[in-house]
Amino acid sequence: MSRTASALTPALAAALVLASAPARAAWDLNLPPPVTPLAAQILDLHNLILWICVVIFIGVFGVMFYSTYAHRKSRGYRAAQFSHNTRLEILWSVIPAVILVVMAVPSTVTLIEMEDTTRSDLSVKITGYQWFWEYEYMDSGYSFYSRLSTPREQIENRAAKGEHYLLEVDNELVLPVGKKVRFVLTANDVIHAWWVPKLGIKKDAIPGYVSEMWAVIEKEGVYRGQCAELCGKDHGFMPIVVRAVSAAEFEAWLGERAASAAGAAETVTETVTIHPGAAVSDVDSTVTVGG
Ligand SMILES: [Cu+2]
Repeated sequence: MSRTASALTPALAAALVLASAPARAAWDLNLPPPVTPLAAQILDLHNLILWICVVIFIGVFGVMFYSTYAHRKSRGYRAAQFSHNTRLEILWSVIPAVILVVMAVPSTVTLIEMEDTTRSDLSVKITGYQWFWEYEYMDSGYSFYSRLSTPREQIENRAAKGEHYLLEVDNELVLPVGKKVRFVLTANDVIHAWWVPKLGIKKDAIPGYVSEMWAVIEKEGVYRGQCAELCGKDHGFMPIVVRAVSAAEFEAWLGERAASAAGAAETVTETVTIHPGAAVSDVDSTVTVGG
């Protein structure tokens, strides 16, 4: 490398770092801000393990770089020729083992917490299909399908892409805040995975199997996710949208939707009940289709 080039390199690097400062704020390289205690616990665990790794990295590479630089051949150092050192071998076995145990304790606590779906306030059954989701509020039996609502024109580049491109659905999963929601997860065709990062939950939806997970959402808002298991050609077109509302708002919403669904079912039953022998003109022509 020429002298000019080597002098320019640090300046260029500094300029790049400075120029990218505003852009860096928008990068959001960290995990998304958690909205459930479990997601917060997972984030804390991630940070703890990350910092342990950083310390080990600096320690190991620090010793390595110092040794190769300070004891280099040109200074007259000769490589040591010994093999086997009992004290050293015990040390490099015991120290990593202790570090692993230190990391295993909080990891195990979090894993056990993640699997504890007991004492839930409500249960929602999630079924994955190629390529949409079905949600069922198990206590009331009310269920609906949730499909991608991004217009075809945006996908085919015939229109500008919206803010929530490929992360928007026709029917959102509405959930109450401050309640322990137990999710029962399965699939109807192939393996899918239900993943909403801010809730800290992600699990495979496997045909013929039932898995469980849970969340207590602490903040009202809209949380978006995706199918996280390659499930076919429209795998990228079956997003998840969770709308967290107050418990009262949720009860009102569910009551209304369940009642209108029941009403629709009744209407359908009535219209198909035609008494034997009745003339077609006898059948009430004012048929209402519930919505
Ligand atoms: Cu899928």
